[in-house]
Amino acid sequence: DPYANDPKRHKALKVNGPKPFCGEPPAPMLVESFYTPLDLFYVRNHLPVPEVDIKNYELEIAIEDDTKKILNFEAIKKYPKYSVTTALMCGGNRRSEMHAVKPLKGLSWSVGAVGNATWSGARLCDVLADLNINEDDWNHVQFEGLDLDPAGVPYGASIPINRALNPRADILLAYEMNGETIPRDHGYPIRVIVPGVVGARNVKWLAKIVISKEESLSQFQRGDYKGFSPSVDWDTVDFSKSPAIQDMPVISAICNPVPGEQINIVDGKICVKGYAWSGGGNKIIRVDLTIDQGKTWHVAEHMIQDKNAKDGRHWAWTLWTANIPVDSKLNEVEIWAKAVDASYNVQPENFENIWNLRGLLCNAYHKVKVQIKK
Ligand code: MTE
Ligand code: MO
Repeated sequence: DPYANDPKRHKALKVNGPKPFCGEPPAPMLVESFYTPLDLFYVRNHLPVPEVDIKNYELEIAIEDDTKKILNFEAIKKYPKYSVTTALMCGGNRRSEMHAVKPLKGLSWSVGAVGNATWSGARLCDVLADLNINEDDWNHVQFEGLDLDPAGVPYGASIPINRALNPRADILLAYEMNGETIPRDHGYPIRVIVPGVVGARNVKWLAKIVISKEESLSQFQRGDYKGFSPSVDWDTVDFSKSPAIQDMPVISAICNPVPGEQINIVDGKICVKGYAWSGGGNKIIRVDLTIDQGKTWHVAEHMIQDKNAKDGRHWAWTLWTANIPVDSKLNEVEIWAKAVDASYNVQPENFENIWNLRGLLCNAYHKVKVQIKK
């Protein structure tokens, strides 16, 4: 069993796939803390977790086929240490809701394929600065993990070169998560953190960085993690026709209460909690809620955000709380949530019109039906 040496996981994680391990925390636990506890952080593995002996760990840095540098763990730690608080979200977060509209292929994530943590490490731009790369000569920076498929092909992904070299993109070769050594499931010993970008590009167990003309050849860059029109099906899909997802669109989710829960009205109101986030460093400026299908809207009155984030670098998620007035005669209400980001991007209303065959970019209004306790 290639998974026999996988780490132990917290028993609260709901397992969406055992081998490779994919699991998410229950929604109410997710919004209990601004910094997601390490053992409750969702796990999305595509392969067995590699075993790394830190004494032998090496990160290779190449320009195309030409190896320029090999850094061991100590050499990476010698670069100035930076910390960035960012949310990390799987491109398939909330897929189960899109699946409910029309079946699709992919793991059934609820709202928990996201976490928020402070990552610390060397900046990618500092490590690449020593190579004297001319940005105009190259197009992409590829990453490879130490996790290999049965054919020996590593997990891989890439990001555009302009982002990789931009110090304000805050990209890290991280060795700490919330001030602790990164757990094995989350990329020990080194993981690339690309704030604002879909989880899939945040390569764990980083083994190699390649400056290149072409995008990563990895299946996960070329043949997955892309969006399509709702009319594209498995007979007509051409993965070469869609760009790889990078920045994520604006999204929110109601995490407490959960669907079907019986809740109390307190002082004429129900209390609703959730998260909101937008990719690309866009700040969340508002979360709107309705319990009457949009006839009247209520703005979440309390938002927890990263107060130190600079304009255009709002990588962390927003946790929000709303106390919505409810008519006590109602037996059931359906709560809808939508977030608005600093560019006034807003979530689409329903999943029908954003449906795609891989169930990615699932950012429609979150709609949660609950019962009112009498
Ligand atoms: N990196 C490697 N090496 N192998 C992987 O399977 N999965 C990716 C990304 N990086 C993956 C990887 C995907 S799709 C996501 S959503 C995130 O890691 C999940 O990170 P987490 O498990 O730390 O939450
Ligand atoms: Mo993912």
